Amino acid sequence: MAKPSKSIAQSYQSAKARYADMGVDTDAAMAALTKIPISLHCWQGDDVGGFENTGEGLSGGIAVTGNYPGKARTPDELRADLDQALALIPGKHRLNLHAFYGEFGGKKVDRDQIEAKHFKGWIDWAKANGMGMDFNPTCFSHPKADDGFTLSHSKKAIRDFWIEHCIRSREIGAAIGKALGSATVTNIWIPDGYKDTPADRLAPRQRLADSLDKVFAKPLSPKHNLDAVECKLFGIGSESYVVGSHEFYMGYAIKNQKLLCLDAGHFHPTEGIADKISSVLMYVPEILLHVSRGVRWDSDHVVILDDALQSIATELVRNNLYKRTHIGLDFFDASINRIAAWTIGTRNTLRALLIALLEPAALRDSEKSGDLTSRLALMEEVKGLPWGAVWDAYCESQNVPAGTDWLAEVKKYEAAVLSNR
Ligand code: RNT
Ligand code: ZN
Repeated sequence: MAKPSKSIAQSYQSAKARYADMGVDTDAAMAALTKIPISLHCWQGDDVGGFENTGEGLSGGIAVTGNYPGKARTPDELRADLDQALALIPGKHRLNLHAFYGEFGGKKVDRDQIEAKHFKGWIDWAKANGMGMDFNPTCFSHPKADDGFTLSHSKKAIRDFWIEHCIRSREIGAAIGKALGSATVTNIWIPDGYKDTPADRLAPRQRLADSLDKVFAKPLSPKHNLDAVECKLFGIGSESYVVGSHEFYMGYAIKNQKLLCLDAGHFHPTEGIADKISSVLMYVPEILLHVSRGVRWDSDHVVILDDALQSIATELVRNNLYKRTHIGLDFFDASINRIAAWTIGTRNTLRALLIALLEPAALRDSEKSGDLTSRLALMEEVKGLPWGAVWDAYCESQNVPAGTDWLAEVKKYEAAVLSNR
């Protein structure tokens, strides 16, 4: 770890004074940020490949492009890569694991056969790192998902297969949550949909609701497992219709008091999720976010510090809504160093949260008093406040590289480890 830099300390002191002038306590903002975990998605590390080794390609209307060398081929490699990324990200975070990343010891264990024992290696790793974990059934990249339908399939045998997979996934989620002493969010996303205009939009939705009811039939302690459902507007090959749309899952989540998962890339290309958070949280107990970035037809670009991300972070902080929100990441890029992708996306999510935590109360006060002129003026002024100096100090206080120093670490790891794969 680099020595604390004198210029970072100096910049922090003047930033602290500048924020104090605006009534903002920078130390308190940093302390608050340490308490917000981000769930890192395992699937950025190997292009959503998983470890079943069945030769089945990625399906489900999601795609990873690029062939950057050095992708993780085994659970040990993926854990080593995660260790490296986590060493560059300030704070304590979580791991978000997909079911097909189980450790099956070279045996074929089909999705309706998975058990908690297949995830022992991950649980041990998370425990050793003091991390919580989240979980997902994998309802894609499988012969029984080849025609694009799973839980809403017209054939009962196929639906039953995926119902069993999801039931087992919840049980595994609960076992993980129990082992780690922190509730696992088990999130169901299915790709089901049609490339072209359906003749019947209702029947698949009725089947999906019925399948979900079966999946959730057994109550599990919320101390161990929390159920989430993820909506989507369209995917590659499901451009005209997705069974699990926003309206479908919002209704289902409200009716059944499940967590709704809002993925930032799952709406119309110009539609953000920030304004949905306060509405949805009026009616569901908690939400899950998939922080992502849609670009044209791809919903999963690496998260950058853009207005969409900042709006999400600001919404989470302004009314403490982050306390009822599980923040997960969901992007995959194989055209750049995968560890850098994790690091960039996670650090940006944290930077957006820090900027939100540093927002002066004067902004809301001016709104309350009806002074909308000051509200707009202040909103624009705060964009220029020296949050970067606070971020650098925060990184140093958490013993991770500040500025772009993390990049040198990634390059070193690439030369020493990735280039030998
Ligand atoms: C797909 C969904 C889903 C997946 C992961 C791999 O559009 O966003 O969350 O990205 O389950
Ligand atoms: Zn997602």
